[in-house]
Amino acid sequence: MKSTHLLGAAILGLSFAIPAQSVEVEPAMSEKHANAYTEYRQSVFTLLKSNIGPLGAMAKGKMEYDTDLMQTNAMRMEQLAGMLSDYLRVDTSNYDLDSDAKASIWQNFDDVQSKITDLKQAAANLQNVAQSGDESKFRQAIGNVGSTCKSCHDDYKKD
Ligand code: ASC
Repeated sequence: MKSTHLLGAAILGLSFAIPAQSVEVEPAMSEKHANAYTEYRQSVFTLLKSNIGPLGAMAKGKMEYDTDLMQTNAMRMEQLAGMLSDYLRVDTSNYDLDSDAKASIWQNFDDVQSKITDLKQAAANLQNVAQSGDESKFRQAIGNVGSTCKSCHDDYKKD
């Protein structure tokens, strides 16, 4: 192996070994700040929902499998998941807002971030599975993305 390849392999190895940078919780500074962040947070979840909707319909057989759409939506979900920490880190629990977020999000933020990482990985995996074209794996890969949504909702979303 050429030394440049070895260096590349070493960098790649490192990037997998180092966990995602931990993001600190910050209390909202005012009601205006809390309102703004609640809106941003909900916007990201709305977009996640709009992207998983068709994927769920495919997994349930209500829509034909479309691997291009699977790749596109899974890529979007991976990117949206990458924004979640930044929009979730502002603790709005001291304000009486129209929100389904449980205050425990901000008391367990390391766990929340680990669930976000699970979503990112499941969305990345779905892109690979869609690209492979192996239809026998589509349903499971979509289901795995949905499970990461559910896992966080079970703990941190009000009923
Ligand atoms: C969806 C959706 C979720 C997840 C979850 C999976 O389609 O909107 O939140 O899947 O229900 O169990």
